[in-house]
Amino acid sequence: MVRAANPPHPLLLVTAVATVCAALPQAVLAIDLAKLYGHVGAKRGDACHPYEPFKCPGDGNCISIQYLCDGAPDCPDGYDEDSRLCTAAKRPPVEETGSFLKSLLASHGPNYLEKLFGSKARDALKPLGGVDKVAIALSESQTIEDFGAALHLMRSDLEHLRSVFMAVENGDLGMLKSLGIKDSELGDVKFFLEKLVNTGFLD
Ligand SMILES: [Ca+2]
Repeated sequence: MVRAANPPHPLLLVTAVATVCAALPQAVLAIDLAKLYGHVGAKRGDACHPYEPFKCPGDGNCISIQYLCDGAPDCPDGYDEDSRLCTAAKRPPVEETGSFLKSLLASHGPNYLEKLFGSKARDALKPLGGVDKVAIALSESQTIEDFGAALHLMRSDLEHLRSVFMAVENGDLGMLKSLGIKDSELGDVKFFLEKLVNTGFLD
């Protein structure tokens, strides 16, 4: 899930940790978090205790996961309440979003996501910085406006994307069908877009 070769984006790590925390018993958690936090810590060997696995990036203080996004700053610089971090915590994991986008590209070709994100989304999203960058932007952008700003989308492309989201919000799947989304994929695409809408993407 998180590769050791390149240090992952901090957000990948946080969502990975949150997923691990939700899914695994405490004993397994201890091992995995120690491994994960080896990449974030300034030095090897100063990983946080498994019961306080989140390391504040500023000063290396360790806090418990339950203090993430609880409305009160616990890291000295307030990073545990960072709006991008806390938005991402409500969204599907970045890896899951990335895999979903890649599966659409694999079955429809490298220019398919132009239908959603507009003309800069050709060539497997390379002009936007690649699939992972788009997946991270979808996770940490509080609203569609933030998403457009993060990826420097043109206004017309952003308004098209908004119209797709609004159609889904209104239960209108005809718009997705008209974009060439197959019946077999409609459920997954709808679920994906609804997750974003339900966590404030259109607010
Ligand atoms: Ca907090």
